[in-house]
Amino acid sequence: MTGKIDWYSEFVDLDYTPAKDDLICLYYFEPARGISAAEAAGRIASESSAGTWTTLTKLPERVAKIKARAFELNGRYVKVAYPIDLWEPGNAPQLLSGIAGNIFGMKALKNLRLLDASLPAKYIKSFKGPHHGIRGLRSLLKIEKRPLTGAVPKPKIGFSAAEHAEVAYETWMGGFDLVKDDENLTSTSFNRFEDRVERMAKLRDRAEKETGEEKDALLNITGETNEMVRKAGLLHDSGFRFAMIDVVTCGTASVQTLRQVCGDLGIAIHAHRAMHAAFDRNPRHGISMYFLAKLMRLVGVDEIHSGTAVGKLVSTREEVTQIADVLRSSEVEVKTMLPQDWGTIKPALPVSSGGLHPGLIPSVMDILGSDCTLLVSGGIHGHPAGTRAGARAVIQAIEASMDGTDLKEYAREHEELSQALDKWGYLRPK
Ligand code: RUB
Ligand code: CA
Repeated sequence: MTGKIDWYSEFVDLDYTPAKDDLICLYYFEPARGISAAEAAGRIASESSAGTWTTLTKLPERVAKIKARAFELNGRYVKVAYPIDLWEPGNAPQLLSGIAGNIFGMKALKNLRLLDASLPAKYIKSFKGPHHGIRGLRSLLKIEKRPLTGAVPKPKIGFSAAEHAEVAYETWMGGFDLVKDDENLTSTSFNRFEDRVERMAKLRDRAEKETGEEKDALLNITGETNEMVRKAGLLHDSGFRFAMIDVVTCGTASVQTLRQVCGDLGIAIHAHRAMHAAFDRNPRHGISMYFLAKLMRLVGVDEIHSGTAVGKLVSTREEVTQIADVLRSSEVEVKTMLPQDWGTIKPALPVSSGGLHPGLIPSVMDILGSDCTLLVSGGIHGHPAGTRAGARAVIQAIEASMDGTDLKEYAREHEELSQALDKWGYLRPK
C-alpha cells in the first residue's frame, strides 16, 4: 500500500481559535485499544462533519472551510468547533444527526458522551424557544412566587376517563394547579382522550368556580405528529392552556411542529422526558440530560422534567442544579459545561418529579428554589386521608419551605402535613 489512507488528523487543529459563529461541542471520550487521544478526537470531528474513513480522490475546496476541528484536548475531554455553514437554520434533527449521530457507533471509540453544545447567536435565532416561558406560565396560572404544583392520577394507567377526572377534581380541590397525564397514557379503549378531555374540562370549571383559582391540566397528546396537532386543537377548544408531549419518544421534529401549532393556539408545552435514561444514564456514554434540556428550550418547550436528586429516579444534586441553570438563565457562564448566551430565547421552567412527597419538598426547594413545577403523585394519592388531603399536605410543605419553617414544627398546626410525615417522614424512595 502506498500513500495516505485516512485523513482524520486533518480534523484536529490544536492551534485553531473558534470563530464567533462556530458551534462548539464538548465531548467525553474513551478511545478503543490502540487508538491515541488525537486519533479519536479526529474521528469525532470528522464523522460528525465532512469526513469519511478514507482519503478521497475528489474533494471540493469548500470542505477545508466547513469541516469541524477538534481544537482543545484535555485528557478524556475534547472540544470540537463546527462552522455555522454546516447547519441548516431551525433544523434540530439535523443538528442531532451531526453532533450526536454516527459518532456514537465508531469502533475506534469505546465510549463517547456529548456533554454540551454552545450554540452561536446566529443559530439560536433560527429557533423559536418557549412561547410562554416562565413568566408566561406564571401569568397563565396567576401564581407569583411559589412553585407550580401538579399530580398524575395513580395508577398511571388503568382509570376510566370518568374515574380519572374524579381524581383530578380531588387534586385541584386540594389546592394543586395542574393534573398531569402520565407518559404512557394517551388514548386507550378504556380511557379515550376525547372522553377524558370533556370530563376533565367540566370538573376543571367546577373546581375553578369552587376555589376561585386557576386550574389546568397537562393532557398527554404524544403520538403521530398530525394526530398531536389534532389533539392540541381539541385541548384548545376545551379551554386547556397546556399540552404534554413525551419529547424524546416523539423526537425533535414533531416537537418543532407542535411548538408552532401550540404557540398559535397560546398553548404551553409541558415536556415529559421518558426514555431519556436510555442515553443519559451511563455517565461515560450517550447524551447528557443537560444537553437534552438545552435543546428542548431551544426548540421551545415551556417546561421540562429535570430530576429531583432526592426522589425515586436517578439524578444528582449537581446535575439538577446545572439543568435548572441552563433552562432558567439568560446567560450561562463557563463552569463544567460550555458558556451559552440565550439571546432573546425565553427561559423554561424545570419540573421536579418522581417519588416526591411532602417530607422531600424542603430538599427539592433548597436545590431548585421556587421557580419550578413540583409534581407529586404517589405522594398525594397515598396520603392516609386521600388525594385531597395529600395535595393540602404538599401545599403546606411548600408554605413552610418558603417561610423557612421546619416541617415538623409547621405540622403541629397542619393536620394533613402531620399525617404525611407520620407515613413517609423524610424517606428517599428507591
Ligand atoms: C411521577 C412519575 C413521572 C416521573 C417522570 O409519579 O412517575 O412519570 O416523575 O420522571 P410519582 P422524571 O410522583 O408517583 O413518582 O421527572 O424524572 O422524568
Ligand atoms: Ca379557566
